[in-house]
Amino acid sequence: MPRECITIQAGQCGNQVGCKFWESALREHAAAASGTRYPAFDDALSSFFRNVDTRYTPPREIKAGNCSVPIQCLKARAVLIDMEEGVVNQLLKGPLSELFDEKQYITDNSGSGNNWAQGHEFYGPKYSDAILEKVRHEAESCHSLQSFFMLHSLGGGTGSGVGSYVLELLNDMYPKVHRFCTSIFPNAEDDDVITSPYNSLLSMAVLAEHADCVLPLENQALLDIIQKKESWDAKAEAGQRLPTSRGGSKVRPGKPFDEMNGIAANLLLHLTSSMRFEGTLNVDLNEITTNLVPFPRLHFLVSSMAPYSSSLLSG
Ligand SMILES: Nc1nc2c(ncn2[C@@H]2O[C@H](COP(=O)(O)OP(=O)(O)OP(=O)(O)O)[C@@H](O)[C@H]2O)c(=O)[nH]1
Ligand SMILES: [Mg+2]
Repeated sequence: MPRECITIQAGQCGNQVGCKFWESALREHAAAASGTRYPAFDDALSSFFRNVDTRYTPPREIKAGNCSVPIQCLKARAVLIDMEEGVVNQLLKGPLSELFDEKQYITDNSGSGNNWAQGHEFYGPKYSDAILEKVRHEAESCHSLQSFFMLHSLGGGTGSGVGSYVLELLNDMYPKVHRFCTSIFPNAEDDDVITSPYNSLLSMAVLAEHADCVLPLENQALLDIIQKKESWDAKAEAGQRLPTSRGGSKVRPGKPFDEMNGIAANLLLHLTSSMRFEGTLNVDLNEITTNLVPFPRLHFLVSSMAPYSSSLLSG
């Protein structure tokens, strides 16, 4: 039986991590179906994707069935929100553009100016109906909606402010559907955004109250992994043995967001694979919460990834 999950990507970081996630998920499903040139649309794919027949207007939904259903046109079960247009526009022009249609995204021009309040108090209420409409559209195509999966950063204004607002909305409108958040925390010391501590703190209050489970990822930790990998690669190239502890590679100017998001996407892929694929370990996101959350507000899980190898990080 399909167990669907709707992803909500908010802000620049949320959409960039989301982009990596979809790319890797498609690659993983294609690899799992190796042998068949055109993988069929099955329950595994239907948890994060819809299959639609675009020959009709509006496109007609093709449900996964017991027999093999060919893929017509895959759409991600996702709602994209950003109060700047740049990242979403890039996504819609890129190789993943077919995964999303105009019913799935909301953008504005000016951004939330790295201000939680601008996102939560202005853009949230402004787009509240539009957001609910898009979520409803996605929810109606689900057979058994299991959870909302939010991707956002806490340091800016949109991911944190509008993201928090959306969580409150979902809590009101879909109280029985689990809200699972992947929240990217800013660097403690040198973050690009001066207001990031305030934005994070204000979001944390909402996350504690309105999310069922939060997977915090810290930008500094992601950066450390990248630097460690670079130091491994450099030493391996020089013909030395791999180091066992943190190596001191050169710090590049700017943050390698693409690679950092690759790690986050890999982690999410692993976390959701038990829900996406059949198998003895088959569990859904709700069960993770049931097993690991002792009290309702104590729902911040620490994530780790093993084995730790550079091939894993290149996703
Ligand atoms: N890991 C990661 N962090 C990012 C990325 N983009 C931005 N960040 C971090 O996210 C925080 C800034 O949040 P953004 O997502 O850029 O802001 P936003 O949600 O778009 O909000 P506004 O721009 O204010 O409307 C800072 O801590 C950045 O370091 C990304 O692609 N990957
Ligand atoms: Mg932005």
